[in-house]
Amino acid sequence: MIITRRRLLVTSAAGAAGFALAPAWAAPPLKEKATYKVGFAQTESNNPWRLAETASMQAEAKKLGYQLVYTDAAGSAAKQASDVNSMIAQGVDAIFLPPREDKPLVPVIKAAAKAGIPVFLIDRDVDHSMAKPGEDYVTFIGSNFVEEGQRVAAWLAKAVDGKAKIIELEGTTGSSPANDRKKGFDEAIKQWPGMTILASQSGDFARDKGRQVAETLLQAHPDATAIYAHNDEMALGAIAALEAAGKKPGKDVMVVSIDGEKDAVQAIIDGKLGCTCECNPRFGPKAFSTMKDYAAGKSIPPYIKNDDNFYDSTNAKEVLASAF
Ligand code: GZL
Repeated sequence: MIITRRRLLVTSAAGAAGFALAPAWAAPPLKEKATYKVGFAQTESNNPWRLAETASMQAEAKKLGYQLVYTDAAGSAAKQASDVNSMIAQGVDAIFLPPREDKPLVPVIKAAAKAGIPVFLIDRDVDHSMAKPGEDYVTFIGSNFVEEGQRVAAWLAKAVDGKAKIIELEGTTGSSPANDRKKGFDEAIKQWPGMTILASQSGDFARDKGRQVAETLLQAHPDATAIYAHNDEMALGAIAALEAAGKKPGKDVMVVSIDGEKDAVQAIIDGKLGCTCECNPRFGPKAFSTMKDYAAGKSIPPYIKNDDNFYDSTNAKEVLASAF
């Protein structure tokens, strides 16, 4: 029995070869070529993290001499799906995709596979009950978001001696980072009975939305002593909301976050942000090297983890220059 890339080739006892639909199809192959036309369907460009990711992908494509078909979905999963469809129609060789939310992009991921175009998920994953790595797409390259939430929870517990009334600012509803950063943090704080979540609401990973939501929740919960933001942009929005309310961030209310953007590292130095777990947006080199390994026939694991650094007052000064 020979398992080709596309299907199981079953040879019967009589030696006649017949093609049986494999129980699970493999992701489409990618021919080794001197150059490629590759799609990158970005979710939006409203924050330094996404801008840094785009810059990294464009720089690596340029360095390799590949043609990059870039689209920006301006915060709409529906538009991101139609952007992927247009890449399929253009006949790109491969697609890099950060699914804005974990379900709406599944149909177009499958459509790309059906069209023989391998999809590499970067930075955000899909719902594995709907699409599988190694079959519908090649792999997911990204941070472990559950771990990020756990690391921030542990840091906060230590900083507040296990006692905090927490407002949680969630990322984009339905996105894998928001789902898992919530799962990791909310589960972890159960170890400390003195840490409770007063309210949890999405700020869509955006600074101004994060500020608005923080303002509303702080008015509803004046007894809050900590804010956990799923990304730095919302944490910086929350810091602005605290100051507008005459509260001292880092003193009256401890703010903790994820990403590691420059403004957040500066806020740590200024004593306004307690910590941020890095989530490196510079995907270019690893994304393209994974694609080339795949084309060369190397086996690609279903998940390729990005390791995250962690920043607080002990190291913020030394990392500020290299922060995105
Ligand atoms: C994480 C990425 C998240 C960042 C946000 O991989 O999807 O999206 O944490 C960004 O800043 O908007």
